[in-house]
This record gives sequence, structure tokens and C-alpha cells, in this order.
Amino acid sequence: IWNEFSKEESTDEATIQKSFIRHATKTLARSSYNMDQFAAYQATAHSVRDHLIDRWNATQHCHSVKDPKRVYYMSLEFLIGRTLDNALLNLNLKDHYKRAIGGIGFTIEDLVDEEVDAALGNGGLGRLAACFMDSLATLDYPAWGYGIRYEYGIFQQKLVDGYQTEYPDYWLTFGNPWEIQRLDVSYDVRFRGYVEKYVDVSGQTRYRWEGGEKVVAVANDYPIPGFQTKNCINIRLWSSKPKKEFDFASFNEGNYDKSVEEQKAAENITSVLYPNDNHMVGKVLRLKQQYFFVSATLQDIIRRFKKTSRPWSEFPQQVSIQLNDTHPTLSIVELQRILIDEEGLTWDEAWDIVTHTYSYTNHTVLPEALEKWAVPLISDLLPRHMMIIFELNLYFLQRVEKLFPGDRDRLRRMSVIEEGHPQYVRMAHLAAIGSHHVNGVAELHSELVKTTIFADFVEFFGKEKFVNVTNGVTPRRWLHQANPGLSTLISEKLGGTAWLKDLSQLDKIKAFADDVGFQNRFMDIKYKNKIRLAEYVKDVTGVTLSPDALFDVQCKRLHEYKRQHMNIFGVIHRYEKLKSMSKAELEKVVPRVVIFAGKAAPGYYTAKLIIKLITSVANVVNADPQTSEYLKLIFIPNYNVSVAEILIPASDLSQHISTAGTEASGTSNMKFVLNGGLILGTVDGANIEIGEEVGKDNIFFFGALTAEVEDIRHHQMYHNVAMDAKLQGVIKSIQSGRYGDSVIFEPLLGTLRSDYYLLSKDFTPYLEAMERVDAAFKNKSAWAKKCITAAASMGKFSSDRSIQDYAKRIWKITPVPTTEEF
Ligand code: 26V
Repeated sequence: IWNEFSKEESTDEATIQKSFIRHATKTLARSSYNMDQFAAYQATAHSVRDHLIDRWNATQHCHSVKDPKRVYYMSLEFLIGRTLDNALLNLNLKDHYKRAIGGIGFTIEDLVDEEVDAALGNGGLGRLAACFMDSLATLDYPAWGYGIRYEYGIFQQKLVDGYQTEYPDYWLTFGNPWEIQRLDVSYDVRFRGYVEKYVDVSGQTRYRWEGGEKVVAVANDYPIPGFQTKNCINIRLWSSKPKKEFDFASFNEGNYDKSVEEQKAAENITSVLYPNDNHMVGKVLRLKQQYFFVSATLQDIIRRFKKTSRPWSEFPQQVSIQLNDTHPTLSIVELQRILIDEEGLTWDEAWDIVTHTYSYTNHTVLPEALEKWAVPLISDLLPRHMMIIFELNLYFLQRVEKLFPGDRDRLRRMSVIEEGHPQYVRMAHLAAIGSHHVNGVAELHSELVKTTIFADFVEFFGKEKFVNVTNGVTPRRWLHQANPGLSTLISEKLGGTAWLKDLSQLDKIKAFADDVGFQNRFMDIKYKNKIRLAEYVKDVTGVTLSPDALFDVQCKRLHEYKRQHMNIFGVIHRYEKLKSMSKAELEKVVPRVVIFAGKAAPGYYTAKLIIKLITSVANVVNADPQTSEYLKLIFIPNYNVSVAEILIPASDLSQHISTAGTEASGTSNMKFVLNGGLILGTVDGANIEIGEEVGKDNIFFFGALTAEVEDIRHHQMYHNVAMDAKLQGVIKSIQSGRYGDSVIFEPLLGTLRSDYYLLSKDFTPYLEAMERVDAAFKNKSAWAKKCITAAASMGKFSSDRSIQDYAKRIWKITPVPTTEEF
């Protein structure tokens, strides 16, 4: 009977319909009389989930039998988005379900739209984790993702009077068919308490962490199916629950409220995702989240390791742990603690295991984003960990002193502890010391990692420890799913879908770049995608867009370093220029639609002002009959993965215009080009490598180079450098009150006085690059050729390539396909 039930259900129309109705009636307790669209989505999702579970079980069984080395991807964020469409495509079931669901009277597209995004991440870092899971599954690697099941994902953004307002994203209101709660997989996690020193039976002085309070971590599994493989891996997300034991001491004192409150506090830990991106905030609850996550994950990994009774020395041969930024870095300290305090290993044996297990990815060199935690905070919450951090820092600094005797300043720079009142723990130093590899996420960024924040560490450890793994994106979600038209065209030309598992094959599409028939089909797909976006924009903003205009998109988190304000200043410049043109001049203008989208951190005042400026300018521009044929300006609210799936395939041009040296990689830049759009960008992050692949004629570069930035800043500071004249004009235009009371924008304009992000220096080159774009867009066939050549050059930027890089060079793991016998 077990064998019978664990076989995967067949996928013919009738079986799918039966499964749909079984779930509608038995799982959801609905009848044919009260099946609305949302219930139909739920029934479909449950029926697809059955397939996922079968494959997930087979994969787990296969991996426990073969017991290969596994990789554990630890990330505080997974920005997954929707699952239904993605699962159908990866399982190759989309057409089957289309017909089956159609037969019941629903359309699959409508049902797909009923799903809410799983938005458990801020931006690039979280979405990268999700793309990596898709690639790990597709390439049959034995891998687990570990994270937190936040009850509130990234906030929902609404515009009120043109200002961003935030609403809680309680995404679980109507249940979540994609997660499997595993009440049987749970662990205790301790906080606070004290450290006890004792002498063990062999006369050794040892320590143990006792007392304090405990909460429970419960596993919730999120199956991740690979594309055209039986393999289905797992993201295990922890949620916090109170322990069953109640605080009877408080209760008996008549303090019922207090004991209930403490129970509630336990559940609080995994309640909400911190909505900052590239900015550190030192909140206790965030530190609690990090340790909670680290403790539960390590207990789970160790339990799995212990099943095969290997000696501890084999741990690094069986387990590789990747830290997605420094957020899970306490894991290094926690493993050391478990090995010495609980497993009885010596310090050196333990540290050898730790440093052969971990590797760390750095995602930013911006100083304000580097994590540091106050020593008193850690001492209070995790007293034993604080002891271990001091101890490992001592040994580390002793080694440094040996290699560089008497170099006090070097010791100060390299110490895990930043001296001061209070002292701080520098998490990046801890991560680098405890890992065998440290990687950056694009060539330039990895160089900056070596020459700035870790320069001393390269001298100490040697340069081999510091490597580059350029980011990538999954072509399954970001082309096949988001742009079915283009995916179908490519498959037709390449004779099948194999390219979706080996993106280097896209190269062969270059042969069609000059073919006018192909150009027309390619641009017709783009045109239809623009219509789809225009309908969406009409729906959410009421503004009508012409798909004939050049669609110019900048969608990403709002941040001064990303320079959305340079973009909006450019729009104002364009608008003023249009206003001064004669009718004859106007007729030569390339019509443009400028689209912004993105969230600002709730406490980031300047970023929020940039949104207000964009929406204020949009109100004026979109209502101006004199220019409306030539310029439209849109801010799409609540940018998320699902919005990106509509926006990206519809862009002609996208902007990636960070000050050189500030954007570690960027990943949407890759998605835009893959979907047949061109980049207007600075010589920064992955833009550089995209430029190398597509060729300099197929990307619009401008602006100061990384190597120049520091000198320019210095020069600006000490010489009275006049602001760029055109930028001055823009500021005057804002101050004239044309876009509403200009007083509210003064703090934003004030940032241009010190101009840390070099807007003034880059503004004229930016506008000149825009003119090159306009000129190029006028020649339809030449533009099409650029887009085709660029898209066909994107093979390198598949997250499959990134994952193979990690697997071979850092994790030392090999694929373990789930064969038919499982
Ligand atoms: C994240 C968070 C999350 C909430 C709490 C505070 C905090 C502080 C710092 C950070 C660091 C975020 C770093 C980051 O997101 N980097 C982005 O990583 C992308 C994937 O590698 C990359 O494409 C982007 O260029 C980079 O900005």
C-alpha cells in the first residue's frame, strides 16, 4: 500500500481534474456551488503540491541512501514570489493543467493571479537566494536552503498623496498550500542565562551554558522543484513557538499577564522581516532572529550528520555551509560552542572543523551596511558566544602579531572587536576568519572586497581565500515563465528547450540578429509585453501609455547610491527641454515612458523624498497636453517579484546607474538584457561583465570610474567646485514650485551640497548617454539587432553557472540525480 501511494499520480486530464475536485471537496470543504476563483487556485495548488511532495520524498530517500556531501545555504531572506506557475513549468505540467482546469471552467492564468507573493526578502540578496535554490534543484545538487518563516514579509507599499506609506504584509491570512509544517521537527533554542565553569571527569576545565529562557523552533518545508528533473529540494523555514512549559512561578504570584506575555514574546521572534536594505540597524530582536535561526539550523544539520555515525573529523567532508552575507555568522561561533562544550572536542580540533565547513559571501562594501553588534547586547543575549568570540579573537590576533610583530595599528584594524564605548563585534571579520573562502558577487566587487574591507586579511590569509563568483539569475523564472513568447521563439530556433538548462546555447541566436523576419518577431514579442504592462499600469495608476514609446525602466530598492534622484532630475531636464521646443522640433523627438518602481526603507527619509519628487513630477508631466505625446512618467507602487515579471519583459531600456564602486553586482540588469532590453548604466557591478559579453555597441555606459571616485570626492570637498549647469537648471525648476511646494524637497536638494554620490559630476555624461539612446532607438532594425545580440550574449549570467562555480571551487560537491528507483 505504501508503494502504491508514494508513486507519482499520472498527469492526464482526467486524473488532474479528479485531484482538483478531491482537494476542493476534501481539503477545502467546498462544493461545486461555492467554488470561487480563489478556491480554484487553492485546489489547483494542492493538487500540484502532491506532485512536489512525491518528488521531494523520492529526493530525500535517494539522498539518505547515497549520503553525499551536502551544501546548506543559510540565508535570512528568500524572495520567492509566486510558486504555482513556476512549479507547473518546472514539472512540465503547464499544458496538462491548462486543459484540465479549462475543462472545469477556470483559466490557469486567472488562478495564477490569485496567489500572493512569498516576499520574505528585501531585494537582490533575497532574490539571489531564491534563484540559487532553483538552480541547485535543476542541477541535481544535494542542497538545503535554511531560513526564517516570517509571518510578515516585506511591507506593502501604497502611495498616499504621492508619499510612500507602509502596510503590513500578512501573507498567510488564507493559508499557504506550498508549505508543509513539520511539527515533528523542532528544537529548543536558548537565550540569556549564564556560563558555568566546571572540571570534567578527565580533569579538564570546561564551560557550559545554562539557565535563561528557551523557545522552540518548528520546521516549515517549502519544496523547490528542479526544471525537467525528478529532483525536488527543500527550503526549511523556522518559526518560533513558546515552550509548553509555562512560567508557573509568575503564574502563582498572580502574575498571569506576565507569563502569557513571555509566551507571546517567543512567537514574536519570527514575526517580521526587517525592511532595511544595505543599512544596518542594531535591534535586539534582529539579533534574536539571527541566533534563533542559526541554532535551529545547526541542530538540524548535526542531527542529519549523526545519523551515519561518522567521526566529527569527517564533518567538513559531509557538510558545506554557505553564509549569505554576515547575517548568519553566529553559526560559526555556535558550531565552535557545540563542539567544545557539548561534544568534548579540544578548541583546536573544533576550530579546524569549523574553518573547513564555512564559506561566506559578501554582498556590499558600503560601510553603513556592514553588520556590527554591541558587545553588551551579545553578552546579555548569548553570554557563552561572547566568551568564545573574545577567545577566538585573541588567538587570531596572536597569529597576526607573529606574522607582523609590533604592528599595533594592524591589530586594531583586523580585530573582531572594534574598540570604543561600547565595543562592537565586526561580523564581517568574524565571517572571514571562520570561513575557508570569502567571495564577492561580481568581478569589480570582488576586487573591492580584497582592496578595501579585507585588504589586511588578504595579506594575512593569502589571496587564494578571496574569490569571485559572479551572480546569476534563473532563466526558468526570468525568461521561460515571465516571457513565454520569447521563450517559445528561442526554443523554436534552437530546436527544443535544452537551452533552459544550458544557457550558453543562447549564443546560437546571434546568427539571427541580422535576419529581418526574426527581428520583427522578436520586436513583436516585446511589443505585446509592452501592451501587457500598459494594461497593468492603466489598472493601478489610471495613466494610459502608448506601446510605441521607448519604455525606460528603473525598478529597485530606493537608495541614494542607486541614484534614482539622478534619473528623476534627468526627467525634469527632458520635460523642460520639451516645453521649450517648437512643433517641428517636437515631431523629431522619440516618445518616452519613464517608469520607476521600488520600496524605500521605512526610516530612510531621503529615499522617501525621492519617491515624493517622482510622483509630484508625474502629476504635472502626465497632465500636460503640450508634452504628453512625448513624455509620460509612472511610479508603479508595491514593486515585488510578480510586478517584476510583468515589468522586465516590457522594457526597451533599463537604468543601472549607481555611483561607480557602490553596487556590488545588481541582478535585475541581467534579467532586463536576457529579455531583450538594453542597459543604460555606469561602469559598476555586473554591468561591467554584461558589457564584456554583449559588446560595447550594445550597452550605454557613462560616468566616472571607480578608480576616479575618491579623487573626485576629495576635490569636491576642498575646492569650490561649481555644480553642473544643467543640474542647476533642474534645481531651479524644482524651486520654482512647478511640481508643488518646493520646501518639502529642500532636504533632498541639500544632499547635493556635499554630493557624496557624484550626481553633479555624472549628470552631463548621463544626459549625453540618453541622447545616444534616443538616436539609436530611431533606427528600428539596428535597435532590434542590438537587443537580439545582447540577449543572445547572456549565457554567462544564468544562476546555473554561478552555482556550478560555487559547487566546484568552494563547496566541493557533485550532482546526485534522483534516479527512477526512488
Ligand atoms: C541587509 C540587511 C537586511 C535587514 C537588516 C539590516 C541589513 C543590513 C545590511 C544588509 C546588506 C544587504 C546587502 C545586499 O543586499 N546586497 C545586494 O546583494 C545583491 C545580490 O548579491 C547584489 O546584486 C546587489 O548589488 C547588492 O546591493
